[in-house]
Amino acid sequence: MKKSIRLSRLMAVTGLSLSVISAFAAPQKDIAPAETAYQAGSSPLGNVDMYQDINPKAPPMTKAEFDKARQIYFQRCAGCHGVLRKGATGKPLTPDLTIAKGTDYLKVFIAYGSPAGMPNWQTSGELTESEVDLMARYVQQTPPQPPEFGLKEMKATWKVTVAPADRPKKKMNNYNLQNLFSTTLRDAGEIALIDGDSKKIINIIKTGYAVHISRMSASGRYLFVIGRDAKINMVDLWMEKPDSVAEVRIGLEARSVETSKYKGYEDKLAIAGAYWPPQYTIMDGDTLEPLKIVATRGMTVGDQEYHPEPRVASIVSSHFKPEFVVNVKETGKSIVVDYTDVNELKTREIPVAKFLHDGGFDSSKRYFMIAANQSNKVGAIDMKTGKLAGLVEVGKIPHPGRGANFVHPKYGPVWATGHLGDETISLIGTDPVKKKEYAWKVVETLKGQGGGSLFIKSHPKSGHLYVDTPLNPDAAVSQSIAVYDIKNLDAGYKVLPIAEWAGIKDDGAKRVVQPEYNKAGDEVWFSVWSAKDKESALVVVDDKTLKLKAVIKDKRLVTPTGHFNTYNTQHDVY
Ligand code: DHE
Repeated sequence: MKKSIRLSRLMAVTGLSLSVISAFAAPQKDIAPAETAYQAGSSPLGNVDMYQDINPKAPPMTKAEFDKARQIYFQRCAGCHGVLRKGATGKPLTPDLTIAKGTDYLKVFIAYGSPAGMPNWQTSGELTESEVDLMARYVQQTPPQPPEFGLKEMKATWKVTVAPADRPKKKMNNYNLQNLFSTTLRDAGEIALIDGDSKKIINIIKTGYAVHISRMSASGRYLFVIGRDAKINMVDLWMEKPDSVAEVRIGLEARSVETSKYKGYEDKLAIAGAYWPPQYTIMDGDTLEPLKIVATRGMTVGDQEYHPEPRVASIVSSHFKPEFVVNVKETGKSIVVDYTDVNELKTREIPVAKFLHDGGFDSSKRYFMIAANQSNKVGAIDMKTGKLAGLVEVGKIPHPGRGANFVHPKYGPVWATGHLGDETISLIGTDPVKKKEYAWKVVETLKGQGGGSLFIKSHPKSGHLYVDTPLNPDAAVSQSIAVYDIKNLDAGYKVLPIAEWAGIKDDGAKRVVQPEYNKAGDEVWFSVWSAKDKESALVVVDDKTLKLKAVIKDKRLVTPTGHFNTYNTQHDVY
């Protein structure tokens, strides 16, 4: 629905003036539709039992209604409005604000959406009229708080299925462990472990709910996978048939996992960050035994206000020091965690900018580039000095994944990010010694296919830069990839019709997501991501010729999204 039509509809239905509606609907900042849909992802907290508080000023709700509404809230709304409804990228929805608006007013907002980026839940067919009524009453109740999750709860979920002493003493299979791919099968709660050389599936491994990312141990032996339900699986790649050997839940909702990579600490520790409770946990690298839990609740950068639920976004492991960098979304701080003494942990806070999300190293691995997505900035953290080397203004809602490194013909080494909110690709200079004048500046802005980009990738051995656009509303754009010749960026991009190459006949979304190179850097893998009842595929492109090399299809490849090459992930090559 167009903005102006939606506004007049709201005015007609509510009888409220434009200024009143605008005040409630005003964006905290302009949010692109792709971003709204992306953030409104499902949270597993809906299934967690919570206490219902009776607020006499709120409209009555039975326990059954409250529980149903709570489930809908955590599936659809918590990603933007926050677990405690204090607001994140969406507006706060606390009773002091919502009771004053009243049920009718809220129903209209939920049904028709708002120009600020609130989806039109009823008119889009996502919610029924009675569900909208339920939600309008629910957001006036006291927000229920999910339970905390401490050592006792973690230990209760901790299972070592194959003890370190019973694991193989040497590699028991003939796979090339440096060229496997761990592919997220999002809606199946599984990963597919695929042999990059033969392109055959080695194993499908059960993991957490709506599994999110995979990371490698420093030695390359263990693969760590985390689900949105905060369940971590540790897979031993030395087994005859690689499989999970340990698991633990470090909270009720999470996205990130990483392992210690500094010399002398290889495979010693693992770390994972939770969305709920807001905390990170350091674990034993052999067994996943939880050792230390640290809360992230605290003050935000800039206005220095207390935030009760700062979610842990990406985590990286330094190659220069025994340190992790834990990036906290709502407070906008990167926390450098020195893990030499896990008991008496030393941490250091680097203020960056609000809503830290994803990022990766520059090609020297000295600088960690972190996207502050709602601030349209990228911070460069110096892993040697532990200081913020630069804070760079980029395009609208940067979303790099881990980003892409390459040597620009004029500006030298650059790190690149695409954006969710616009069609640009920002190239940032990353060599403060030989190319000082370009360091921590956007040296060039490329024009891509459109907004809705999530991941960008290159490889030291490749002459290409690939940019996906899976959340672009135009199917022609979301189903294809843009590729640039690094030596001739002025020529613009070529479009590779990846979804068409997959040869999928049904009418699935076929979103092309996350370019990932093989170890040699001469092939690029893409997921063609459709809903779970539709066919999906993986497409492999020859990086030299930009021609189709292989299509991997299998009925077990349900909703493939991210994929992680073992060698490139282990060594942070991207
Ligand atoms: Fe992700 C990385 C959070 C939705 C695929 N995602 C990350 C990271 C975070 C995050 C914090 C960084 C982890 C790290 O580096 O340690 N993602 C979120 C969300 O909060 C969000 C917006 C909404 C949600 O409900 O989860 C979200 N993410 C998605 C998707 O819808 C994607 C496209 C498909 C899917 O599988 O769910 C998706 N996210 C990915 C992938 C990475 C990722 C593939 C790893 C990128 C990399 O190159 O390392």
